[in-house]
Amino acid sequence: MLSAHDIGFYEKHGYLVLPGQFSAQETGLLLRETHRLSQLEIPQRILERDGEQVRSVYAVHRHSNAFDRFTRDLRNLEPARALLGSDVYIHQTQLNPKAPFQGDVWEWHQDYLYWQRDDGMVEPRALNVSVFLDEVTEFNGPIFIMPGSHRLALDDETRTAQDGWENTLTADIRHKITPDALRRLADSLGLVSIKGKPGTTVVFDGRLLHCSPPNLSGNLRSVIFIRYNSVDNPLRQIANPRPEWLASRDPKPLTALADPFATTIADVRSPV
Ligand code: 6CS
Ligand code: FE
Repeated sequence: MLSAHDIGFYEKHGYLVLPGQFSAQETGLLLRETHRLSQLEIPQRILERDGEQVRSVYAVHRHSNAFDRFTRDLRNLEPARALLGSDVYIHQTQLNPKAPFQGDVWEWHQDYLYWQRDDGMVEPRALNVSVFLDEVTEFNGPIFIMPGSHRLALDDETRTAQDGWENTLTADIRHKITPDALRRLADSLGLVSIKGKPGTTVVFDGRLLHCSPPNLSGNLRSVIFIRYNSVDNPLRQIANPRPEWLASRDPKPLTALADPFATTIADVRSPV
C-alpha cells in the first residue's frame, strides 16, 4: 500500500522509488527468465546496433508465465491502480537487459508521446512500473529523469525524425525533444539519476522525461518495465497502428494474484 506521502511525492515529482519490493530469490527467477527470453528468435526481440546483443524483449508477459504472473502481483498492480485511480490493463511490457559495452543509450524522451502518436492513446493516464532485476549503478546505465516534467506537454518542442514504428524501439528514437528545450528544462527542473539494489521499483508517469546512458560496466543491467494504462483510457482506432505486442487493444482489467508471483511457477510457456 502506498502512503499518502508516496502519492503526494508522485503527484509532485512524477516518479516514486520503492526499494526492497522483491527478494533476491524473486529477482533471480526473473533473471533466469530474462536469459531464456533473450535467446528466443521472435519479432518481439530487438537487437542493439551490433546486431548481436539483445536491447529489448517486448510482450514478455505473453512469452513467460513468470512475467505474466509478475504483472499481476499486487506489489506491481496496486501502486498502478492507486496512482491511476482505476482498474488497469497492460499497454506494453519491455525487458531491457542492457548489455555491457554494447548496451546503448536511450535518448531523452516522454513515453506518452509514443503511445499518443503511434498508438492512439487518448489521455496520459498510463504509467511505468519498472523493477530492477540487477543492481543499477552509476556505471551500468541508470535511468536519468527530470522531476516535475510529467506536467509538461512538449509537442511543440518535439521533432519526429524517422518514419516507421521500428524507430520507436531503437537507439535512434523517433520522437526527439529539441536540444534547446532539453537544456532549458534541465536547468529549471534539474536531473536525478535513479540507482538501487535488485528488487527496487521505480514508478513513473508516462510523461516524465527520462533517458539512460550506455552500460559501461562489465555486466548486464536488466530492468523490466510494465506499462499499465487505465481501463477508462482505451486506445482509439488509428491508421497503421503498431503491432498488438507493442500496444495492446484489449482493455480488460487485470486481476490481482492472491499470492506473490513466484509461489507457483511453471517456468516455460510457448510463444503466442
Ligand atoms: O515505443 C514505445 O512505446 C516505447 N518507446 C520508447 C522510446 N520508450 C518507451 C516506450 O514505451
Ligand atoms: Fe521510455
